[in-house]
Amino acid sequence: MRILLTGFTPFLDVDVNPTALIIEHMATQHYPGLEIIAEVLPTMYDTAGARIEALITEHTPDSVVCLGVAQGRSAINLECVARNRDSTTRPDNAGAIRDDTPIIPDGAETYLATLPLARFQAALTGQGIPVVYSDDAGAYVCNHVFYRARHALEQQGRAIPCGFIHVPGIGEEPPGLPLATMIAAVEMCLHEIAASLNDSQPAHTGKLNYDALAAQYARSRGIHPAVLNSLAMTGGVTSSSKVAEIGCGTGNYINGLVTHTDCAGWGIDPSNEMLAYARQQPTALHIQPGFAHETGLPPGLFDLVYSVDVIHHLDDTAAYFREAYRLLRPGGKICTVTDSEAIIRTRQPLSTHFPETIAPELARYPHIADLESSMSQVGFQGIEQQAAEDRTRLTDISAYREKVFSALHLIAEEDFQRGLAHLEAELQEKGAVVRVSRYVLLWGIKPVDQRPRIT
Ligand code: PCA
Repeated sequence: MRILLTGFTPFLDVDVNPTALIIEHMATQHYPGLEIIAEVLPTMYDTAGARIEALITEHTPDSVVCLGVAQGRSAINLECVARNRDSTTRPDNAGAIRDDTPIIPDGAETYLATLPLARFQAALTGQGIPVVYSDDAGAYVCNHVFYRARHALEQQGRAIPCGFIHVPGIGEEPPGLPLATMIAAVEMCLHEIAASLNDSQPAHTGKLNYDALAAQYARSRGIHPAVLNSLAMTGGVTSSSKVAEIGCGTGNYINGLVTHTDCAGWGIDPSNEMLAYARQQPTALHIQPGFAHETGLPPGLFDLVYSVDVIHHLDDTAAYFREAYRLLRPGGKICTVTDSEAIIRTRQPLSTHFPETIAPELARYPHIADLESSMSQVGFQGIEQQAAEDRTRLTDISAYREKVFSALHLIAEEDFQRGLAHLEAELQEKGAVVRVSRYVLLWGIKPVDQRPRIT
């Protein structure tokens, strides 16, 4: 697999461009199975733009990753959008200043990155490396090269993963990052590209590899291998299944199901921002905007309709069940993955360390018994609950420090601080904090028509 990897020279007041150092380092390394074409581009609009096009044409890479520095940003920035615009008051290294100038006259206004950004995000977060999505790559030379790379590939009809990553300046303290951390981050991204390209090769044996699935997903926060396994197995998902996820968000679960079962996958979500990320998942998904009560999908098509962590966001849960019933073929299954009262009360470490979260969370989540009666009113049969549980040892609790879990925003600051101190002490003492993620999967079946068949 061949990956084109570029960085930039120093420019303006940036005397040391970390991306040039990353490129120099990686050009000397050997990565099994990866051929890296590494080059430092001059920080000049026209020369760099022409060069990236020439490199793409000459080397026909399987993926293109361009790097640049954005001083002052404090995390690895996964750029989502390239814009057809050069516009800055600062000159490039050739002295060119551009004011609101299109890069390609009559070219597309924007191109989205086609790299597996959600995988990058999960992998870096898993290693405690600060990472954010960005929808502004600037209007200077970096955006220019990003746009021209995407444009060239579009022109050549080559749908390969291509995008841009901005790194912070070098430094031991924020907003800087140590060079070694940046190198590790870029290596992980290349590894994720290789893994995603391998995943999407149609080399399926027909047998599901749940162990590989678990290993792959255990790393990423928000994906629970036990949930994914249960969806696939109890849902009876095979390569001929049609599966729809309601409220798919960035598409991690539906991508996981498609990756490991080869089923056909649909993802519906009301958030266009989320859908933009879902569309960058490495598998071929049918991603479209829609609501739980009005998905816009055709009736009677699906073997499995499911949602994960969505039901407590809905105003009208009965309307979600009615819509799912409409989408399913007779004999098709619905699965709603949520938290029961018992689970909310015993979440570890959330409820054990921040017990004040329990009451507001109980108020937010619908009761399982109410969901069950709503399902049977809609006509579902075979309603049953299934438990799924994952245990992990957390050595990094920054997600709690940063209140990544919305429940932590529902409690008083002093209660939050007390819980955090307790958590920090436990981490200090034991070297890790046990997290237990438990879910209940609420299943139902759309009955098969019982009328006698006319033969
Ligand atoms: N950063 C600049 C250009 C070169 C670089 O490394 C940018 O963000 O446009």
